[in-house]
Amino acid sequence: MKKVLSVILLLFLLSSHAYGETFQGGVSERGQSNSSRIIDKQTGEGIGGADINLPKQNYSTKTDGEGYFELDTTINGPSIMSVKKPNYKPFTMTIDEKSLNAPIVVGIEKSNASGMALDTNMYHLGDDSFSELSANAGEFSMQAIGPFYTKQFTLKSLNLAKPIYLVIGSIIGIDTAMARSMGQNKIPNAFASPPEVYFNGNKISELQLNGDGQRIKLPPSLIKKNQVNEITIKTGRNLMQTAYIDYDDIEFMNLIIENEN
Ligand SMILES: [Ca+2]
Repeated sequence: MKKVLSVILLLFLLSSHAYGETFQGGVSERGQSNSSRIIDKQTGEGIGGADINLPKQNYSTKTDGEGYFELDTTINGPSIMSVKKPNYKPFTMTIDEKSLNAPIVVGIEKSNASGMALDTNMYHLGDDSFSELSANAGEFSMQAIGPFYTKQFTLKSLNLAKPIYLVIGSIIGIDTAMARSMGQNKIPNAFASPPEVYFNGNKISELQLNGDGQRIKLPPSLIKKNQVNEITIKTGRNLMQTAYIDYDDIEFMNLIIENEN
């Protein structure tokens, strides 16, 4: 299971850095356009008035009537960009300074009954102490809420006969040995344990890599049908620091519960 997940993550990472790509929930295509644009994934038409937000830079803009936009800000290191438009699924992707050299074309999808946005805010976990070489070396605009995040929810209107997934829109800052071996950070002598995801008190996943659209299946045996369910994300700790606890500083945005059709 872990191996399969890792391969999926690798595919995501490998597919996310070509020029002028269209990003659509993990499936990417080359775009034709020379300007950054938000389009409807089904129709290919530009979406006007979509909100583009870079929380770390405290920067936001809107698309014009044709869906075009410009990012008039400085980006230093991996940053999460979110796209919001009423009646569409909230979308995030990770960009960096290189992303500004080429147009970004994003296809977003109409929201439907087969999923729900759990939380579209951005969160910073950790202790606000991190290396300049970490995977999240850009300046943080927000303070850590501590080493873990937790959220309660019910699963009304979902088809429990089909698999249900937690999708993490974007996550940055993970400094595991695997993230280091993939070139996601440059810290030579330190690495952290992976962030852990818990569902109703049981660990269901470890997040070894940074990336967009990481999908974690909620084990059916743990799902509470007509009661409150709980997701917890716990950040890792620096395994080379034994004198005190140094939590890995990470940021994530956009938690979605998805139901397979
Ligand atoms: Ca830290």
